[in-house]
Amino acid sequence: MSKLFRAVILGPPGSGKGTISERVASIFGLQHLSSGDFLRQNITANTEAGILAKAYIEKGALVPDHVMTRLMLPRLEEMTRHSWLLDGFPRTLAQAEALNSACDLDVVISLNIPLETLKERLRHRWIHPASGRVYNMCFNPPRVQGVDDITGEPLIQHEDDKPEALVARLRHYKDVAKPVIDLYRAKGILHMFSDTETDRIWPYVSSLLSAKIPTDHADAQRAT
Ligand code: G5P
Repeated sequence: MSKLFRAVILGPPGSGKGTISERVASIFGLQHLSSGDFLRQNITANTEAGILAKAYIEKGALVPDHVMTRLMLPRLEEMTRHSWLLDGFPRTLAQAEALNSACDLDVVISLNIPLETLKERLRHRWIHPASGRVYNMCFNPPRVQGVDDITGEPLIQHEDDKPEALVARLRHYKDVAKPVIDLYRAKGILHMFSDTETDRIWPYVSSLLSAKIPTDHADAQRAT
């Protein structure tokens, strides 16, 4: 079997991490583990971590580091036979250091999207508070306006996704992410991509990964 491949994708809320991760997973056969999706599954399943995380997610705040590492590291241990792409974790230096002590990364993809673009994407974001399900009124609207597809309950907009709070939140992201980005740059594994459109970033991500992942890897991974 070819060497396992470990990658992380970093980027602010709305930067396209999820969109790019899905393409990577389907083309290169990496398992996609999204911390946001995993938290939402835990909220739905009413686990201890889910109960702890819910209040933070509702406020649009970061879930504390100890909750995140206790949730994510055991999940990664279950994936030791797979190549993976982590989306949304680590978000802080403490999380990056915890990940560092658990495994070596091959590549870190960092999305650098202009503030105006993020503001435009996020101001259309609505959330189902009980489950954490996220909708975007332009790109993935609910079937019926204003209500959750699964439960029919009303959707809300994060106080933090409202225009007045957005800029402060995105600046806060930048402050928290900077030491994480610096750490990976110092390790020589950081690859930064800047543009306003995911479709224009994608060819560069794709060619980076094509150069790093052996051609037989995706098939071998899908077979495991
Ligand atoms: P999540 O789930 O990690 P966010 O807020 O970081 O949530 P989000 O919104 O899921 O990130 P994304 O994955 O970066 O954004 O981007 P995406 O979903 O692909 O794209 C965003 C929208 O823009 C989509 O509707 C997409 O269709 C559209 N889009 C993409 N590309 C383009 C484009 O080129 N053009 C246009 N026009 N549109 C485009 O985390 C949720 C919460 O969980 C907690 C936090 O509370 C967080 O707020 N959390 C953590 N807390 C602490 N530590 C961690 N590690 C945590 N991880 C999660």
